[in-house]
Parts: sequence; structure tokens; C-alpha cells
Amino acid sequence: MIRLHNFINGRFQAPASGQYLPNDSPANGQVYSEVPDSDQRDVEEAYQAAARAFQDWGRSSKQFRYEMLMRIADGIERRFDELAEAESKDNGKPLWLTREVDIPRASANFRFFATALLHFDAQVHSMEGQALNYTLRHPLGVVGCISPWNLPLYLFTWKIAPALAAGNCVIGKPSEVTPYTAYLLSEIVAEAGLPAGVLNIVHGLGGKVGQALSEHPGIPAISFTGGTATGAQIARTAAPMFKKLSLELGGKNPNIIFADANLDEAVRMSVRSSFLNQGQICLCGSRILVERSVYNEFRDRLVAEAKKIKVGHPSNPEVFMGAVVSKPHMEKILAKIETAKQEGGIVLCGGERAYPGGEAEGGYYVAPTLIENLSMDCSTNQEEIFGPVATLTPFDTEEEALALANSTRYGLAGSVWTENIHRAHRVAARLHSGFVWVNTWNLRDLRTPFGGMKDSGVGREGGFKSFDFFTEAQNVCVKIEGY
Ligand code: TXE
Repeated sequence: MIRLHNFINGRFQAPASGQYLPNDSPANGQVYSEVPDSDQRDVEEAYQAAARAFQDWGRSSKQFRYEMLMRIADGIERRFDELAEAESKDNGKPLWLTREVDIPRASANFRFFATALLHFDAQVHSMEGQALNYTLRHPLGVVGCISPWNLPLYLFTWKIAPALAAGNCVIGKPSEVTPYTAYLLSEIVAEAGLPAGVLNIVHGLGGKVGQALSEHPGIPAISFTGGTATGAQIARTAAPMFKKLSLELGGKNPNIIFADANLDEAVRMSVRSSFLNQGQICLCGSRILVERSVYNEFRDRLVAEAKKIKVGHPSNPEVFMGAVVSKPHMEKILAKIETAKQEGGIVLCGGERAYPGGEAEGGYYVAPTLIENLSMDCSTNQEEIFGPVATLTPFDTEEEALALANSTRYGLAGSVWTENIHRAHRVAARLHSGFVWVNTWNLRDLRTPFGGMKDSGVGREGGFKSFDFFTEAQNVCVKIEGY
């Protein structure tokens, strides 16, 4: 049994409660580690350490912070294999995926924001003949970073790296469902020699540790990725204190496939957008809208590809899909599939728990599922499922496609498939979503703004947008006589 520790003021320590939560591997349902069940007392201790550390870190040179972040990135790369295996074991996702995406991206996040910091500078607005304005960007102080379980180290570092680079001290709270790589990161940070208290990692439940961060009067900003209901709870708590909030929440993203699209590519990428990471990515395309003239052909080809997907133990290099993250989450996905059937949905493939057997015995697997014959206003098409489940719906006109695509309360991402360049631009601009891909999916440039419209969130992260969030702007206006 592996016992994880909090990382507070540069020390590894037990939670104030002395209590631990069991953590299982979704691949086989076996409990293999214990996670600190921390509470407000641990958050307070972390806050005191971070506030002390901020006296120096907040005034440190960019070069110093750059070097520290690059050392953390080096440390992640040195322990690459261990991190990739830990992430796969903790989350259930295939090992090839953690090796190709999660862990490379975690070190890339540190490198990206370390170098971006060197290029982030004050803006100047000259009022000719009168004055010069320059806008300073000050770090905020001690900030909270709360991350989810679907891309554990990837999203944790996506928040922590820019927060630190901008000169803040951080209290990070990883998901209690997938705490392992965040714990390994605390070891890497200690090895890298980051000054004590600059980064603190407090493990535990959202209702205790996350809530204590949102409630803390000394913490002026929270960056959160997770469910929409949790985001609303954080906003309710933080708003009266006027905290800065960056909320990256759920999605119900459309893939819009027009008859003139390259169908080979549209089918290939729809398999990825529906089932990569077991469908547990906020960007996944869960509503596939297809122009009626190619609907049957597209559907039959997509179903044929989905049936070929190998589901199994994450360590098997041949599997495309591993386990979903937890037993309760698997049960939620299966219940949503039952609801879809009651709503009149026809299950084209999957629709049930998968039992790959062998070393995957006891694990939480769901077969890739495609459903058609549902109205767009039913709950299956309106509520986020966050599993390997997508629906197919035909449309007749561009207007109808847009109306269907924009009909949910979410607005995170969408993809448009067409060879008509005019239509591509037109439809992209009219989609109510934070970002749109044309003839691709999940192609990411870390400099671009990332975030959603409507109930998919508030604010944007990525590139200098992250620095805007993690700093406070201060304009200095200097009158110049005789200019
Ligand atoms: O996420 P939670 P859950 C969606 C997805 C999923 C649903 C619920 O639809 O089925 O959300 O998942 C912390 N104050 N997404 O319940 O609870 C929690 O400990 C502060 C989409 O697992 O939102 C964890 O660290 N923090 C998503 C983090 O919030 C609180 C990714 C996220 O967990 C808290 C994950 C509180 N009161 C789920 N309660 C995406 N956008 O990618 C919990 N937390």
C-alpha cells in the first residue's frame, strides 16, 4: 500500500486529521494507495507557508523563476516512465496515451510558461503631448489551483506553471480520484530546489480542501477545471469576496459533418473525438451532426470503426480504450445510456459495461457507444455524460445544423467538417463555443485562448491569457510637461 503525503512548506506530511482515503486503480478495482483526507487546517498551514514564501518569490527575478520551472520540467522528464505508469494506473487510461500525451504535456507546460514569462512585459500607451501610461502586472499572492481527474498531471501543471511563473505562490489541490502523479510532482519539485512554500499540494476531498480554498479570505484567485455544478458552487462561495475566477467546466460539443467533407478523415477523427481517453475529455465531440444525404454512409462507417476498438487493460499497447476513472463514474455513464434508451435512442454499438477479463478483471470498462434516433432536446443530448458515448443526428441545412449545435447550455468546443472554405468560416463564427476546429479535432497551440462560453465556464487560459489571469494590472499615468 502506497501512502501519499501532503506537501506543505517544502515538507512531506500527514493531514491534520490523521485520516486517509482509499484510492483504487480503475483497471482492476484494487485499492493500492491511501490519500490524505485533509481539511481546512491543512489549507491554513499551506496558506501561511505560501504567504511567507511570497515575500521573496513575488519579488524574484524572471530569470530565477524561469530556471526553477525549467528544472521542474527536467525532473518530470527524468522520471518520465514512472509518471506515465503512475498516471495510467491511477486513471485507467492506456499507458501509450500517458506516454504520448499526458506526461509530455506536463513538462511542456512548465517549459512553455517558463519561456513565455521572459516575453511577457508591460504595455505602454502614449498620450502624445500629455502623458505616458505604462501598465504593470503584479502577481496576486497565494492562489488556488483545483484540478480534475481526466487529465490529472496535464491539467494540474497547466494551472500551476503559469501561476508560479507570474510570481504567485500556489496551493494546488489535485482530484482525490487521481492524486498519484501530483504527489510525484511534489517530490520532483522538492528535488528541483523550489523554495519552501512556493508550491504546496494539499490532497483530499473537494468539499473539504477545495471548499476551504474557495472560502479562504487570503486567497484572491482560484483556477478551477471540473464539473459545471462544482464551478457554480465555487462561484457562489468566492463571488462575495470578489475573487478572480477562471472556471473551465463541462461541454456537450458538436461535430458538424457536411456532405462535402472528407468522410475518411471525418470518420477517423470522430472515433478519436468520441472515444479518446474513454470520452473523458471536456473537448470530446459527443453530438455528431451529419448532413442527411451522407448520414447513413457516415453512420455505418463510424459504427464499423467503433466496433473495431479494442477495450482492455491500460498496459496493453493494443488497446485504444482503457478503464473509465471510477466505479461511480462507470455507473453514471451506464445509467445515462439507460436513459437514452428510455428517450427512444437506438444503440448502434456498445451500450454496456465491457469485461475484457484477465488482468482487467474487476475493472471499470464501458464499451464504445453510439446512439441515434434521439431528439436534440432530450437529456442525453443536453447533459454532459463524460464517457465513451456519442449520439448521431441528421440535419438538412446549414441553419438547422447551427441551431442544433447551439441548442445546449454548454459552449466549449465544436468541430466543422467541410471542403467549402466559405461555409467553414461562416459556421465557425456562428458557433457558440470557445473554440472551433475546422477539419480536425483537438489540435492545440498553447498560445491560444482556452475556455468556454455559456455554462462551459468563465475566462480564458493559455499563453499570455494565463498571465493576465494570474496577475493584477496596474496602470501608471505619468504627466509629461513640455512634451
Ligand atoms: O468533478 P468535480 P466530478 C464533469 C463531468 C463529470 C462531472 C462530475 O461531467 O461527470 O463533471 O465530475 C474538486 N469546492 N467534469 O464530480 O467534483 C474535486 O475535488 C472546490 C468535466 O469528479 O467537479 C476535484 O479536484 N473544489 C471536467 C475538482 O473539483 C471542489 C473534468 C473536479 O471535480 C468542490 C472533470 C468544491 N465544493 C469532470 N467539490 C472538465 N471540464 O474537463 C469538488 N471539488
